[in-house]
Amino acid sequence: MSEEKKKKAGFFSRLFRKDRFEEVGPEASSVSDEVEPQIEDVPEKIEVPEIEPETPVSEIKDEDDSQENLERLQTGLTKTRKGFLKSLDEALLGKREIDEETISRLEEVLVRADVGVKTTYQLLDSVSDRVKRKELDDPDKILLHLKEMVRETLLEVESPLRVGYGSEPFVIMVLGVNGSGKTTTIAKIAARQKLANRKVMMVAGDTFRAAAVEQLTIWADRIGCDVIRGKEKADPSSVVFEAMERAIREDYEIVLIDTAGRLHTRIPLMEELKKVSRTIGKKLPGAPHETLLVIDSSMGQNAILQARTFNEAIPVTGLALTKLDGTAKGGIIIGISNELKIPIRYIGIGEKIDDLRDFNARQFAEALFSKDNSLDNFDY
Ligand SMILES: Nc1nc2c(ncn2[C@@H]2O[C@H](COP(=O)(O)OP(=O)(O)O)[C@@H](O)[C@H]2O)c(=O)[nH]1
Ligand SMILES: [Mg+2]
Repeated sequence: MSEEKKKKAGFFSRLFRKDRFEEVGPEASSVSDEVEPQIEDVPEKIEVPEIEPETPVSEIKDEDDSQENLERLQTGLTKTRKGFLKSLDEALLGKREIDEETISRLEEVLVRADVGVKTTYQLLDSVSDRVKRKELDDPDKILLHLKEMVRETLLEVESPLRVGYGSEPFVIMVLGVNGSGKTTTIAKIAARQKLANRKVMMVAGDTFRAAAVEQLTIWADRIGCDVIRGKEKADPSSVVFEAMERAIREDYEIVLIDTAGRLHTRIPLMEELKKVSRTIGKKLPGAPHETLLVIDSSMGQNAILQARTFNEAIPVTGLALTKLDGTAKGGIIIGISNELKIPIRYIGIGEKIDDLRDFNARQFAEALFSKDNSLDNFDY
């Protein structure tokens, strides 16, 4: 490999955060020349993760605005919060006057937290304007103003998924690159629906990886819902077709369809996904009722790229942002909200079955800007 190529490879591996994934041997290299580079280049992770749910399904609590929920969210966001708020504090520390230098330090902090360049400029333009108008003259006011703006930005995309329970099944098709958390998110949603006594079906549409089908089946057994799976390497659309037929015939209320995040064939992923979506619609006009894109928030700016690519191919109706607990890049949620304006339905703040939250803008902004686990410092 030439030096130039090595350099490029280094750049892309950082961009796609290969270090976060385990290499999977020959399979990984055999698909390296596939199309759709932005998405396909994420190496896959095929092992079934440890899915010992510490919380029995019967104890999963429904969403609420309680202090307990907020504290869970704050704990989940610890890494992002620490980096973000600490650096903001440092940038503003001891400042009597808000000058150009302060603004450029804030810029650095926001960009580093993966808020994104465009969104950072928008936020700081608003700060600068108010500083000029002498409306913001001390660090605390700036923090409060930033928090308010973040909250406003997030409120625009706060739109929890309202599952309709009618005479027909409510169908959720779940998309995302491998490793983003599709299967886990499906399990978490299924568990919540099951708790509400709904008749839930999971469909193993990621037929290319035996481990993926297995993983979904284990979850289904744990949760106590049904899973439809085809033969290994079966055409995903045919599995989905049969599943839809059965869902309608047997009065299922919720159908959660897992899909592949990468294909081991020459067919472009997006074409395959479109076909699956069409198949669902043919069996049940108007379905899928939700096309949920799962995004790993620790991917940083690449998350926005992924969301755009998927959304251009298949209109995404909602987002689930996972792994907010494991990353310092939680600021990405602000950038994604501002740039894409796609409703954020859920956030994932851990691997356990009850670690999925309806996205709540106010709580999120609150948690992001809270200095410790108490809310005493902020009076909202
Ligand atoms: N920490 C954390 N891990 C998660 C979250 N969601 C998923 N994961 C983990 O991410 C890995 C990949 O998830 P999986 O559902 O298999 O992804 P898929 O390939 O898109 O189906 C697994 O180890 C999950 O336990 C989350 O919100 N937080
Ligand atoms: Mg999966």
